[in-house]
Amino acid sequence: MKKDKCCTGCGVKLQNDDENLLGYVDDLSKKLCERCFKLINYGVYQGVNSEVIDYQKIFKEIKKTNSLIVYVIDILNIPSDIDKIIKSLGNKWILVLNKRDLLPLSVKDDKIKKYFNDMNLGYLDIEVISTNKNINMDNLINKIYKYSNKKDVYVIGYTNAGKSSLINKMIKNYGDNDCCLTISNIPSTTLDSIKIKINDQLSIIDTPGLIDSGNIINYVNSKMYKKLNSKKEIKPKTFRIKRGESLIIDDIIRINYLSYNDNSFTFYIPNDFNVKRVSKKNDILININKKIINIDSDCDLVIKGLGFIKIVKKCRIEVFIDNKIDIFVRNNLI
Ligand SMILES: Nc1nc2c(ncn2[C@@H]2O[C@H](COP(=O)(O)OP(=O)(O)OP(=O)(O)O)[C@@H](O)[C@H]2O)c(=O)[nH]1
Ligand SMILES: [Mg+2]
Repeated sequence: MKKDKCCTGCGVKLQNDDENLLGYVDDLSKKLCERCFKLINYGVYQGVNSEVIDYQKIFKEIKKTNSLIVYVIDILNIPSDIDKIIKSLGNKWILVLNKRDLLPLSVKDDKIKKYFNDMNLGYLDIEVISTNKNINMDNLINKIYKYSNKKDVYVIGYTNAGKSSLINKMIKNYGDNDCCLTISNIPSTTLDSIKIKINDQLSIIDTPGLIDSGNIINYVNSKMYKKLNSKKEIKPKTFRIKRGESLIIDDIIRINYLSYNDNSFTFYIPNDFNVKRVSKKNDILININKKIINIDSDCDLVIKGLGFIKIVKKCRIEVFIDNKIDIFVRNNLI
């Protein structure tokens, strides 16, 4: 049986029947689908409905192979239920925290690793990397060689974690071919699994990212994609706060401070987001969905897809935010 030809950038099956459908090429000898071509050459992105992605098929295949999994997480966007997808697969895995370049260099990798080691998630190993800045990539590849019992290794994770960027960097650093996967700021860039031969020892399979329904990226306009996917190290912004004061992030989120004690809030969010203090009398954003949250000392308030706020003392806050965006509390990451 003849194998379908797929786009080398996103994995979608190529077709020349309907230009309104995914995978269209005017000439089937081309390697890239029109969507990837326009994205790479003109920065034009055609949004896709994630329903076109057959996760079940891909996950079934991963489970069957029993291959090593590299599970990539964006360090600014750590899911509250980290091991949920991994548990459902049962394969051996390495946890990779990507986008290390976004956190200040003063934060030690060992501290980040300890945070995850203390959770006893059951991974074989952990690495903190930056694919963009080429940080700890040699450590990661050595761990992959050490634990992979077969040549094939799967890369999985949520959308935008940097899976395709990681594989492109591996090709560049350790590969003997010139493949290039499509990457972008926007969710669901990769549409199907793509096998890439890195070298004679190793082949890596890229997979489409899982959709994170509570992530702010799903509910903002395209201008905001770039702002959310900042490439610059975060400059934390610290605010002393007391009862009756409010903090506002870019007219998207309002936090009213309800406790009697003074406190300190440090924002680890992309630098282009503005944080300002307003008084109780200012009624901006008070008509959107409200949540009251009790926070213990030394915890982070995570705003999914945006970043987190490090909070020093136990307190009670009122958060006004679109109810589709998830927020949750965890122990301090850093
Ligand atoms: N700051 C920073 N950004 C990164 C890093 N790695 C990837 N990115 C950015 O993250 C965004 C998503 O990258 P992709 O490689 O397309 O992510 P993906 O996980 O393959 O996404 P899907 O294919 O949608 O699942 C892009 O804007 C990348 O430039 C990194 O190490 N640091
Ligand atoms: Mg991808």
